[in-house]
Amino acid sequence: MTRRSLILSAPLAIPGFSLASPQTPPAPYGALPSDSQVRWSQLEFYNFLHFTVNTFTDREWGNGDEDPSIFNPSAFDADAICEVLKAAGSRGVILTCKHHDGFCLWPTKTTDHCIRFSPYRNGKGDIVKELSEAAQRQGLKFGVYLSPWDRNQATYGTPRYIEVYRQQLRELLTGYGELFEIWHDGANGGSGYYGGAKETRKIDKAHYYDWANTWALERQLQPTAVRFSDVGPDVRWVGNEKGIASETCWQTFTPVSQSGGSAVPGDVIERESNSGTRDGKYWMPAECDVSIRPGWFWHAAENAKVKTPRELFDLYCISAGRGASFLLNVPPDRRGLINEVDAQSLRGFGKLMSAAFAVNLAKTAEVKASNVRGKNLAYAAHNLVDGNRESYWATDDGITTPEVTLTFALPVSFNLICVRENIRLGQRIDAFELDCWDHGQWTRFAGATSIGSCRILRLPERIHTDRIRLRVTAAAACPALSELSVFDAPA
Ligand code: FUL
Repeated sequence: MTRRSLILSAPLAIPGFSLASPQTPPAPYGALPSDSQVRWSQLEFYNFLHFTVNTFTDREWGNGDEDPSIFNPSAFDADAICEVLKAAGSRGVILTCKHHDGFCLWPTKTTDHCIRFSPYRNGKGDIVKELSEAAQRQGLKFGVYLSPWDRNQATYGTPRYIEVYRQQLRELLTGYGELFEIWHDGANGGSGYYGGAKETRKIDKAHYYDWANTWALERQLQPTAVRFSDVGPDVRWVGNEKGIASETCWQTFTPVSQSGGSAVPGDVIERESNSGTRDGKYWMPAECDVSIRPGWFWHAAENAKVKTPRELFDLYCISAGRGASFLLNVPPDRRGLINEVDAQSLRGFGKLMSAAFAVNLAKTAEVKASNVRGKNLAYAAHNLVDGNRESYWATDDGITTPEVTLTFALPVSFNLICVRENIRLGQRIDAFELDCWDHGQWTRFAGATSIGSCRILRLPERIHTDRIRLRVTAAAACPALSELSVFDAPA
C-alpha cells in the first residue's frame, strides 16, 4: 500500500464514536439466505422468454403432437434479443427450453420431439446454446425453464418419465455454463398427445416427481443456481401471474398445501405465497412472473396489447419494490426477435428506471441516528447512504424502535423512497414510518411493514423538505438497515 492510499483510507475521527471497540455484529435473526439467494436478491429485474412451437401454432399450451418442422424462426438473433433486454435494465434471462408440449429447443438425446427435427439451421440448431452464449456476452445471467409436465412423452405418468426429465436436466445443467436459476412450473393440466395415446393423465403431485431428489441433483450440478417453484426450495412463486407481491411480503415462508399438509409444486395456498410467512421456516423470497402481453407466447393479435413503460414501472415497484423479484416475460415472435412493439416499451421502461433512480438525494444529507451499536463507526448511520448493501446501520441489542434523520443543507423535492435491510442478518423489521419536517414539526407521510432486500415507497405527491426521519416502529431484533435512498422520479 502506498503512503497516499494509507492516508486516504485512514478513518475519520468522529467525537463519541470509536472504530476500535470490539463490538460484535448483531446476532442473525430467523431463517437466513444462502449466498446464492443474496446474489439473486440483487438482480431484482430479469426476463422470461417464452418461445417454442406455440409461437408458430398461435397457442398457449401445445398438445405435444406438433410436427417439429413448424419450429422455424426466420431470423432468430440471440444477441439482438439480449440487447433489447439489456436496454431495459434487465440482469438475466430465463428461456423456456421445453414447455408443456415437450418440444426441446436444444438437440437433446432424450426425444425426437426437438430442434434436431426442425428445419432451423438444417436440424443443427441449438437455441439454448445461442441464447446462453449471447447472454454471457452481454453480461446477462442465464436460467432455464424445463416443464415437468410433458404432453408429448409416451411415458409421462410412469417412473420412466422421471428418468427422462432428470436426463433433460442433466443436459441443460451441464452443457450451457453457469445458470442463475432453474424454473419448475407447477402446471399439470392432464390431457395430451402422450406418444399417440391421446388421453388424460393425472399424476399424484405430492409424490410423482420426487422433487427432493431432483432438487438435490440440481444443487449438485449447479451449486450456485437458485431453484424456483411454488415451494422453492430457494425462490417461491408469488401466487399470481400478474406481477404483484402483497403489500406486506415476507422473504421467509413456510409452505402449506391446500389441505394443510406439505406443499408441493401445484399445491400451495396462493394467498399465503403472496405474503409469505412472518418468521417462516425457510428463507424463500417471492418471484413475480408476469407477461408484457396478455399471453405468455407471441400472438400477432396481441401486438396492440403490450404493456406500456409506465405499467412496467408500476409493476417493478410492486414486485421488486416489495422484496420480491420482477420476472417479465417478453416472447420472441416468429422471426425469433423481440417484436418492435415490445422492444419500444422495454426501451421506454429502461429510460424511466434510469431517470427515476439517477440521483440518490440522501447521499447529500447529514445522517444521524438515535442509537448506533456500541457507538461503533462500523455500524454508523452514514452506512445508510453509502450505496453499499454490505455496510449497514445497526443499533444496540434491545433497541428495536430507533430512528434516523436525514438533514439536507437545502430543501429537496422527492416522491420515492427505497429502504433495504441487510438480509444476511435475517428479516428483522416489522414496521416503520417516515416523517418530514413541515412548518416546524414532524409530519408522517408514509409507512410500511416488511422490508427485506428492498422496499420502495412511492408518494402520491412530491414532498419538499429539508429533513426526513425514518422511525422503526416494530422489530423482532435490533434493526440492521443497509440503505435509505431518496429519489425524485419523473411524474
Ligand atoms: C404457467 C404455464 O402454464 C404458462 O404457460 C407459463 O409458462 C407460466 C409462466 O407458467 O404455469
